[in-house]
Amino acid sequence: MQPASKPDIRVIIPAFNEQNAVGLVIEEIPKDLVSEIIVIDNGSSDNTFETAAKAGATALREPVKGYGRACLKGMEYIHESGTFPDVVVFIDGDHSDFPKEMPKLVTPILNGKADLVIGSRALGKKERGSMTPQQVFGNWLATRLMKIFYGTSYTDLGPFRAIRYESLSKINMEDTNYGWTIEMQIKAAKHKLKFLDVPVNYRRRIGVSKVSGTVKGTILAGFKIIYTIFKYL
Ligand SMILES: Nc1nc2c(ncn2[C@@H]2O[C@H](COP(=O)(O)OP(=O)(O)OP(=O)(O)O)[C@@H](O)[C@H]2O)c(=O)[nH]1
Ligand SMILES: [Mg+2]
Repeated sequence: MQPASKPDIRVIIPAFNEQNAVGLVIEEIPKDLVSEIIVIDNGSSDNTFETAAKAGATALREPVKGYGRACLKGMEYIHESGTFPDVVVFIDGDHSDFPKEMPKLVTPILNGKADLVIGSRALGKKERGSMTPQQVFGNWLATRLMKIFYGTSYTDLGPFRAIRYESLSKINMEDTNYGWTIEMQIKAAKHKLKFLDVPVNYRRRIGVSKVSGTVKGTILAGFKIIYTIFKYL
C-alpha cells in the first residue's frame, strides 16, 4: 500500500509590531507538520518583517492596517502560489498561543471530523493576566449571541484556529479588521461546515497589547463583533 502523502498545512500569522514575539512563535511551530509559515507584517514600525524572515517564515508586507486585511493578504498569497494546501492555520504573532498545540487543531480536519477547529481558551487553561475581564466577558457574550441567532456551540472567538482550505475558499471571508474571527465562525455555521472547539492554553503576550489591552481596541472590537453578528442574520 502507498503511504498517505504528507498533508499540506500552511500557517498565517498577522503581526503588527511583534519583533520580540514573532520569532519565538515561528520557532515553536512544529516544523514536521507545516509546509509554510506566512507572516504578514501589517505596517510595523519595528523589525517584525526582518525577524520573521530570519526565523524562516515567508514575510509579506501589508501596509494597510487591519487584522482581517493581513489575514486576507496571506490567503491571497496562498491562492497565487497555485498549489492549494489541505489546511490553513491562523495564529497570532504575540506568543499568547502555544504553537506546539497545533496538532490538536489540525488532526480533526485531516480525519474528516471537522472543517473548522477553534482553539478555545474558555475550555483551556489561561495564565493569570493573559486575557482581560472585558475580553473574557466579550467572548462569552459573543458566543451566547451566536448560539441564540445561529444555533452554534462555540465557546470562544480564539485567534488560534485551523480550517480546511476548501472550506476557507468557500466561505468568502471579507472582514478587514476585528470582525474576522467571528465572521469565519458565523459563515462556517451558515455553510453547514463541521466545526469543533478544542481546548487550548493561553499565556501573557510578549510586547505591547494592541487590541484588548487598550480602551480603544476593546470598544472598536466589541462594536465590530456585535455588528457582525447581526450583519449575517
Ligand atoms: N495585521 C494586523 N495585526 C494586528 C493589528 N493589531 C494587532 N495585530 C496583531 O493581531 C494579533 C492580536 O493583537 P493583540 O494586540 O495581541 O490583541 P489581543 O490578543 O486582543 O490582546 P493582547 O494579546 O492582550 O494584547 C497580534 O498578533 C497582533 O500583532 C493590526 O492592525 N493589523
Ligand atoms: Mg494577543
